[in-house]
Amino acid sequence: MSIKTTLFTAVAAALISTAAFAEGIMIKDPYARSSGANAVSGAAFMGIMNHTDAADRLIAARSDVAARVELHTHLMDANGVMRMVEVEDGIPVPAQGMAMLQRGGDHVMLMGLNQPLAQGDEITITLVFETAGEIEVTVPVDLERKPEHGAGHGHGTMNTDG
Ligand SMILES: [Cu+2]
Repeated sequence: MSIKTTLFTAVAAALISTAAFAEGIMIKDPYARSSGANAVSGAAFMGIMNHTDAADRLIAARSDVAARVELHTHLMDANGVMRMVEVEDGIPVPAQGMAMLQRGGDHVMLMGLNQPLAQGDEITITLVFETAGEIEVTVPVDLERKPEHGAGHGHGTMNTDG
């Protein structure tokens, strides 16, 4: 196979895979974690890709694993301390763009866990979008994942605060 052919094939494959998600919302690399077997809460992280020409917004989330599911972000308070707060207006997902839910930033908060989040478990989270509606996501529990560089020191501390 010539380089040209290889390139063409790669481009064609990329176009085809894009086409498969040409409409709607795509969830990339979701994972959930908590700060231990006795943790009362946990959090879920993921990339949310919007392949439409209209901005959308994640406005709510639900899951059977927790008594209460909220959309959170981290904000720095007047003393320079990072705190978790509920995002009342939801998390915007720009048209043809992406929202990153990651440690130290926006996340889906699982409050009052009904079961410990064990490594390798899969939990189901229903995301509710303003436009796209409800999307059910299978989220693997990954307790070993390190935070992305610069993304906050341990959601664990936050988790114990609920
Ligand atoms: Cu939180």
